[in-house]
Amino acid sequence: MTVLSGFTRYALHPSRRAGIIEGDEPRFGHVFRKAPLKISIVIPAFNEEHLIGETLRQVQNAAAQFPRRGWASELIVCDNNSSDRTAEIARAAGARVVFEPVNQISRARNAGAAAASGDWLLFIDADSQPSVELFDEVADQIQAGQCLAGGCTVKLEGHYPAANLGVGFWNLISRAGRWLAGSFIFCESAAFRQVGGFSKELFVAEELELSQKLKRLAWECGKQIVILHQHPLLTSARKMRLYTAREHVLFLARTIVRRGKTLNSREACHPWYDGRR
Ligand SMILES: Nc1nc2c(ncn2[C@@H]2O[C@H](COP(=O)(O)OP(=O)(O)O)[C@@H](O)[C@H]2O)c(=O)[nH]1
Ligand SMILES: [Mg+2]
Repeated sequence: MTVLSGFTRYALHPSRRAGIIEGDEPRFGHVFRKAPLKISIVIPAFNEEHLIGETLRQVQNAAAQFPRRGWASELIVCDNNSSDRTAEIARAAGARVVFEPVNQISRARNAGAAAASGDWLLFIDADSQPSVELFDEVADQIQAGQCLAGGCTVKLEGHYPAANLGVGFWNLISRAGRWLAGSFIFCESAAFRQVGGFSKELFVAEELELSQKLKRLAWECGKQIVILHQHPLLTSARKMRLYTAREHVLFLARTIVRRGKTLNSREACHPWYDGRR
C-alpha cells in the first residue's frame, strides 16, 4: 500500500517553502512506504466484563476491512486494574492485553498506546460499538492523507431524552470546534507521541486537552482534525442508569464553580472512579 501524506504536505507547507522552518525533519506521515500501513486499535477497560465482549466483536467485524485495503492491524486492550473477567474475555477474543495498575482513563489509553506499533492509533471505549461504515470513513480519511487526527459524533443507546439533548449539544460543539470525544479517536501515532499523549493530570476531559494539543500541531504542519458525523458511535448510557440526575448536576455545578479543578481529582470525579458498573 502506498500512502502519500504527511511528508509531502509538510514539505510543501507554506512556511517551510518560505524557509521559515529550516533544518528540521518530518515528524510524521508516510512516504512511499514498502511495509503495509498498520492501525493499532487501543481499548482502555476497567471492569468491563458486561460490555467488552460485544465491543470486541463489533470492532473486529469493522476492522476486517483493513486487510482488504492491504493494511495490517492489531487489537490492544489495556486492563486498568480490573477485578472482574475483563482481561480474560479480551484475551479469549484474541486481543493483546496490557496492564495499567493506576486507575485513570488517560493512563489506560497511554499504556495501550505505548504498547502499540501501528502508524495510526484508534482509541475506542470498551462500552462503545463502532459500525463498519464508521471504520470505512476513518480508513478513507487516513488514505486521503490530509488529516492528523479525528473523532466522530456519538449516540447513546436506550431512551434518555435529557441525556440525548446533552449529547446532541456536545455533537454540535464537537463538530464546530473539532473537539474529539474520548470514546473514539484516531490519530497518527507520531503526532500522539509528539504532543505527549493524554494528560495524567486529568481524570476526566483528558480528550479535550489532547484535542487542543493536536489542533495546534495540525495547524503547524498544515493538516486537519476531522469530526466524522455520518455514522455516530453507539455508546453505553450506563451513567444515566447508575447515577441520579442530582449527582450529574452536582458534578457539573462543582466543576463550573471550581473552574475545572475537579477534573484534577479522582475523588471529585467519582462518577468515573467510584467503581459503579
Ligand atoms: N470509569 C472508568 N473507566 C475506565 C477506567 N480505566 C479505564 N477506563 C475505560 O475508559 C473508558 C471510558 O470510561 P467510561 O466510564 O465509559 O467513561 P464515559 O464514557 O466518559 O462515561 C471505558 O472504556 C472504560 O472501561 C477507570 O478507572 N474508570
Ligand atoms: Mg462510556
